[in-house]
Amino acid sequence: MNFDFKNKRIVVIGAGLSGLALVRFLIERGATVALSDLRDKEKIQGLDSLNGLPVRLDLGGHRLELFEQADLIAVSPGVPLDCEPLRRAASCGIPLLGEVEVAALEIAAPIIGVTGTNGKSTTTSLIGEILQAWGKRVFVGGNLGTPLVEACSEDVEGVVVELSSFQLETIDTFHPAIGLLLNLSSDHLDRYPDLSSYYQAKMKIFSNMTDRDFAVLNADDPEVCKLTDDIKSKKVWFSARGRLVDGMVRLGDKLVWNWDGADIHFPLSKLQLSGEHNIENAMAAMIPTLLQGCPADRAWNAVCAFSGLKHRMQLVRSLNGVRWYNDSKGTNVGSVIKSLAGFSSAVTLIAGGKDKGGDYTLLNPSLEGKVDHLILIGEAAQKMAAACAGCCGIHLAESLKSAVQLAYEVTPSEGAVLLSPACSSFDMFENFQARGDEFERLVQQLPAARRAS
Ligand code: UMA
Ligand code: ADP
Repeated sequence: MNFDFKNKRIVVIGAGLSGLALVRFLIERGATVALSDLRDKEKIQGLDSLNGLPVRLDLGGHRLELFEQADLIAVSPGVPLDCEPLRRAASCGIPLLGEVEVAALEIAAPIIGVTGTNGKSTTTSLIGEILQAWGKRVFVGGNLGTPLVEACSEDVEGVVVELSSFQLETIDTFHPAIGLLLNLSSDHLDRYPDLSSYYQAKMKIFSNMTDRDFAVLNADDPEVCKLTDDIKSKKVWFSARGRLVDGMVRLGDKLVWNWDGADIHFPLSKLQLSGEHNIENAMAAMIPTLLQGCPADRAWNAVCAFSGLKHRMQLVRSLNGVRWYNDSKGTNVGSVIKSLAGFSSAVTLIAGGKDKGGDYTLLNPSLEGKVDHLILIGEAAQKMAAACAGCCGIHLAESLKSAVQLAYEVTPSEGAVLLSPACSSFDMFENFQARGDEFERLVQQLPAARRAS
């Protein structure tokens, strides 16, 4: 469907990756665009990508008149819908479109949409790798990093998009041909009033899907099973616990794909990705590509060739017998539990950051007997210390640098240091990548010779 943006007065709210891409897209379609952001010009990165474009900049705060006089508001995902300018626009009856919806109005290629609390980026990337290995021209992006609206300027046969709950909140006609819901657990309770509102935002991925579309679902996740009971699309399940007849199931050291008469086996020994959660991601990623007709061996080879994304359980350095891991993308309790599952003992965990309302007591069974030292940073440090008291040694550090130094001093040889914060990074860093990069830099600077103790 093509929407006519020509000569419309459009206010783009948020001058991050999404907002800047929206401005470029809308100006190209003939709209009269203003860009509004709370931050001052000096604090915004990438504004130079708008050089020479006829955009009105309204930075350092949201001027309400601008919102009242617009024909349309285009919203970045990180902007909460209940903020004052958006409430004011809504009260004036001005329509609002999210970045994903703007893009969806123009994208003609079939869309594979990936959502869930954890594993989205890895699964999205895996699907992209498979389709590219199959020779398809695909756009791979969304919450992963490249705004979906960028897909509109590419000549593609397919789109693979990671979708956050923030992005799904503002969809209207967005319609994936295949929608994946990987899992559901607590996250983003700083934006949503309760868990159910967060889950409902995720469920919007299915809202326009019909019985000609496929929903790829995790049979081992009780919330996913419960909430998808009455969706319209055809369901294809995956299970790492081996309890399915049709779909993708893990049976010991292989995955088995049983669908429409096919019975194909994939040996897990070839998989480079480590951790049980990545087996789930591999299963979820294979399904849409097999449904689209990708040859099974081509798909599995592409999955096995993939060694993982940066900032997810990445081995940074082995130093004096201690392994240092960057899992800066471990931004909620559920993901840290999965990351810790790969260790047996003597772990020093560096966690903390901007609190998202998570229940940190859920970490305790994973900490006990495995994590000797929990080093906490950022705004959430005190809350986490109280929640995890008694499970392990707890230390507060005033910066990531002090946390790394302390971890260096207390972790025994043969142990491991893991940065897996269970929180977002925005209290101390620009984003999770900047936090992970800083961690890696600090770890690389540590001296090889250990202090005599
Ligand atoms: N801002 C305002 N007013 C507000 C709130 C924010 O002006 O009331 C401004 C900020 O000052 C800032 C801008 O909005 O300048 C940031 O916009 P944004 O938060 O939407 O960030 P983008 O740079 O556009 O990045 C977004 C996603 N970020 C969020 O949803 C928070 C990126 O996901 C995504 O990669 C990108 O679009 C491209 O699609 C990151 C993320 O943290 C990885 N996502 C969350 C997560 O994964 O947990 C959902
Ligand atoms: P997302 O994009 O949803 O944040 P990522 O693929 O970036 O997910 O992985 C982030 C972290 O989430 C990983 O470091 C790991 O700790 C955890 N994780 C990844 N996949 C899963 C999964 N399928 N189930 C639970 N946790 C996972």
